[in-house]
Amino acid sequence: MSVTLSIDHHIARIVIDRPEAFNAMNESILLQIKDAVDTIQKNEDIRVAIFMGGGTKSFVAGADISYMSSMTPLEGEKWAKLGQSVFSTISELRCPSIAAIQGYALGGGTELAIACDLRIASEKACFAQPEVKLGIIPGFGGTQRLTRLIGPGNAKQMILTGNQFSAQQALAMGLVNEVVPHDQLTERVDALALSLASGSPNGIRLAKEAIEHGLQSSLNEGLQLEAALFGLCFASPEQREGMTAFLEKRKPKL
Ligand code: CO8
Repeated sequence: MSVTLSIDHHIARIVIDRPEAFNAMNESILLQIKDAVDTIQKNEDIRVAIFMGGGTKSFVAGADISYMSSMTPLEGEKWAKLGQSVFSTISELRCPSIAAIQGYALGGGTELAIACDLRIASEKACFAQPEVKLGIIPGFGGTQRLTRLIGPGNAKQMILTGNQFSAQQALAMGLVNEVVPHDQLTERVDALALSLASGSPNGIRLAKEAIEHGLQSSLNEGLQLEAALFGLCFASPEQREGMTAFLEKRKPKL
């Protein structure tokens, strides 16, 4: 059971591979994800992070139910806080992140996917927040991030019913960005990663910061931050290169 991190041409791939449990996350898996994310954050050479599940059937089938089954209330809260902090490090990554979802994204699996910036799903993917069927609620950010992403009506439909939703239904709700044929998932995710990797790292980082902070503040505060970060772009060589390249009718070297 392991989480592997590989880096190739500015693109990091994190694979969660625990075949005996459909890649469900216990403490060891969560901590390995945290280590991988910390490594990515420290490496300025990395421009995109892709999260995926090992095997063909599952992205991540949630938190490990056997691991949680005998928890006390205090242990439950501690476990939720650990998951939340790991997933927050993903959403706070300097570089953009993509979840490549080829199968089950259940409970903590959907929560991991929505901690990423973008989600590409195979037509065989399926999504659920099935926690209420287990007598619990989402605890790794689902009640908060999902609601912000797909709105309270859709989030309540997922969280209060616990039902599974197909990739197409997820697309209609805005839970995923794209649905692609199963055998084209890797190809499409790689193409998207390459496209993101060719953008301005500084521009992408600041745009992410403006969006993430804006989600947690008023419109006016968000606009003020946007103006400040917009100004900051002009202190970066990437702005000069991007605009000069446009004016010189050539591709920028970002
Ligand atoms: N935890 C532990 N083991 C799991 C999990 C899981 N989440 N998912 C699958 N497994 C294991 C099964 O127990 C089984 O093990 P074994 O072979 O030893 O019996 C093996 O994987 C294969 O599973 P199935 O036999 O069930 O295979 P199926 O093809 O019939 O079904 C499913 C696959 C649909 C993935 C099914 O296993 C399933 O529904 N799994 C549970 C999914 C789920 O409910 N996930 C949500 C968990 S709760 C959660 O994520 C909350 C996060 C926040 C927690 C905060 C708490 C404070």
